[in-house]
Amino acid sequence: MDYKEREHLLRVRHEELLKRINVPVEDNGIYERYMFPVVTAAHAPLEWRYDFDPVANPYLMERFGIHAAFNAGAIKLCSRYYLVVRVEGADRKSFFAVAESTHGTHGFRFWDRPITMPEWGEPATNVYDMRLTAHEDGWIYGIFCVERKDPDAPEGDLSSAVAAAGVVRTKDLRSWERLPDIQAGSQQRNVVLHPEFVDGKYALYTRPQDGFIDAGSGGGIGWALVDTMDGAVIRDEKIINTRRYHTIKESKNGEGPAPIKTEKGWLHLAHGVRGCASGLRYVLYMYMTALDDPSRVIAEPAGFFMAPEGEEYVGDVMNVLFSNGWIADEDGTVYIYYASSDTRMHVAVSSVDKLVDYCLNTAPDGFRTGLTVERLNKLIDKNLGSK
Ligand code: BGC
Ligand code: BMA
Repeated sequence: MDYKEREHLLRVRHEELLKRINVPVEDNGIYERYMFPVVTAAHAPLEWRYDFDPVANPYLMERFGIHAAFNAGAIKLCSRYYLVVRVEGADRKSFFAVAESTHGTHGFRFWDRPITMPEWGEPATNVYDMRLTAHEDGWIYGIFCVERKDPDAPEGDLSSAVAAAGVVRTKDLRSWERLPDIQAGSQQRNVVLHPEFVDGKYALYTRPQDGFIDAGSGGGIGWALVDTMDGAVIRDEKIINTRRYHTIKESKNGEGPAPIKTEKGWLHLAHGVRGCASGLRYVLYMYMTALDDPSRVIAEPAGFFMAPEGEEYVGDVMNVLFSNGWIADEDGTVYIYYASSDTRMHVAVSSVDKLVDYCLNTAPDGFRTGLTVERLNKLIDKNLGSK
């Protein structure tokens, strides 16, 4: 195939992918999963991947490998759905790029260029997993993980790193003002800004951890009030959603996107991690907190809300669902954007009413098998009568 033919084919196929319509495939009453991923590495503009100069690139080779598009923050602005995607190059560096759609379930297109994020302090080795919060102070904040090599790692240890929370703010997703990284007494990943002031302060969901991978004594999702986002310092942190033995969040857990406010409380989506023979398994779970105190848990259904299915199991880091973005529409529809296996973005659609019903009417974990069977029998009794 000559250069021109190949270019034509590339462009036609790319356009077909971007125009692909999505349809719901699974409805468990709680949410509808959609058939196709909404953003993948193949959605990246061809201009990011190829040098379209026939002299410099006669074979029309890929000159820049895009490997994955996942863990996106999400926000709706002026009737459009935006994902701030973690795009990862073949070189294992990730960066942020905006993908836009008018539908929410398909039609996502990347803007022409990725975000060139201003640096703060020592330039990061890697950045990822941005949570977007439209705060009542009028700014849209992005909090993301900033990873740097651990300066105290012994010589020869090339994987120890230090994770901190980076902060940016914007009004339009185009110009980004970098604020100082959040100062905390421990490493932090999965930090999320609550959309409202609490006692006149900014409120953060945190995830203190002992080391880069280990949550260690860091007992789960934390809560901290800070005076400002322009130089936030976490002083007092309390754990509001704990890890627990023999649950889906035995090893680690972390807040997902910023919570959604409802009449009955704040809806939270989070990830829970357990270790098993095949490595770490990441699933999504939900919980609700009180309107008058977003740090007080009022409901938490047992187990996972979503776990990998089918092709979702397969990818760069297998057995992982992760979500750091969802959008609640004016009509109550909720678009849950989740990534599978650190590779691609999907959507599941639900509603505020359904998610509240799920949280308030699904039994919490009893923490032992006997209680699980007791609960199951109650439901069966109800359905079959006491035959
Ligand atoms: C990866 C993240 C991962 C973290 C902990 C980082 O280097 O980029 O995707 O969550 O390590 O495993
Ligand atoms: C991390 C997260 C995600 C990732 C997951 C699985 O701890 O912060 O970036 O999806 O591990 O690799």
